[in-house]
Amino acid sequence: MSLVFYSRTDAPEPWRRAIGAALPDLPFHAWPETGDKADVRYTLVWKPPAGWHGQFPNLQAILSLGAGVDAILADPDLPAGVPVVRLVGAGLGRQMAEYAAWGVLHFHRRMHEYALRQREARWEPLPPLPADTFTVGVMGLGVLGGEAARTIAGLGYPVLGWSRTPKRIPGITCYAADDLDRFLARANVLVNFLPLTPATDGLLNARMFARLPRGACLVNLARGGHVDDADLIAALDSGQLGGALLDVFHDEPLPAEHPFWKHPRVIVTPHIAAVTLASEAAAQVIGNLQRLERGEAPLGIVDRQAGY
Ligand code: NDP
Ligand code: OXD
Repeated sequence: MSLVFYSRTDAPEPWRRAIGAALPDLPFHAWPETGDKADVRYTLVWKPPAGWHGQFPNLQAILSLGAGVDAILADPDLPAGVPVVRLVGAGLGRQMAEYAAWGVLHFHRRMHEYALRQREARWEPLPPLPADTFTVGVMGLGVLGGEAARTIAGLGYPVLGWSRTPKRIPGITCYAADDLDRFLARANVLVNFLPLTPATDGLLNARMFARLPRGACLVNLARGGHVDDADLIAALDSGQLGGALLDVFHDEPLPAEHPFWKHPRVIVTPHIAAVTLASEAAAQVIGNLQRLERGEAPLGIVDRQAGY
């Protein structure tokens, strides 16, 4: 039995070392090396090509190198009945909370407005906004959104949260799925932590933006597929939205000709809100491989029907 690692952005060596030390009897192959394909029981992957898993006839589990599994589930030929296992936190929570908190501070302290003034060499202090009047709306209150919501609330901002099922989190005003409009009406900055599923695809569109207070800002660190890019640009150009901090895009790398790159109200980062580090995440992957070897359920099995 063996494991095949596939990623175009993560180096295999730290994973080979960590997994090899804990599971010396599990051969580790870094794609394109696979050994005997019939021996492959596990894959550890980030964005494998469509159809890729079909070459391993005896697969027992697909382990994701990320928290989001939309790219894996998008494969129409994904083997049925093989569990897909995602990362649950595993070091990503703190990084995501840091990025989200930075975005909130940036927009609350009006840095997007000062950036425009700097382009014109305009020295113009703006009235400060007290933190307790600047409401943050967190979409998705799971492992990562929940940690970020608590971190942001700790900075003194009123925090609203929105999730599919109702939640109770101390210090966060929680709204369930059917209460979206009430949630949006109060959010001065919207921070997106949703998984990309058929239910959330394209959710951040003109209808949503129109329901936010005028001048609200967007931090999207979940998936590019949540955003209707043309609607976002129109909302920024009309002033309905004040600014956007975007880490994720429909096409990654973001094409050089995409208008987001040069838009004066957009900040682009290259999908780095949280980066999976073997030093932080290998322990969870190893624990899951050990559970699977014992015939137990791993942590983080994805509901393939729900898409997350
Ligand atoms: P979780 O599965 O733990 O949480 C997902 C949350 O979204 C849950 O609260 C869930 O609701 C809610 N949700 C799902 N569908 C809907 C819906 N239709 N309507 C309303 N709420 C919904 O995921 P994580 O927190 O671990 O990860 C979130 C996402 O972050 C990942 O899927 C990935 O896309 C992104 N990500 C981005 C990274 C980056 O570097 N930019 C790095 C890591 C992750 P409920 O609680 O009711 O189930
Ligand atoms: C993830 C990501 O899902 O990096 O972990 O986007």
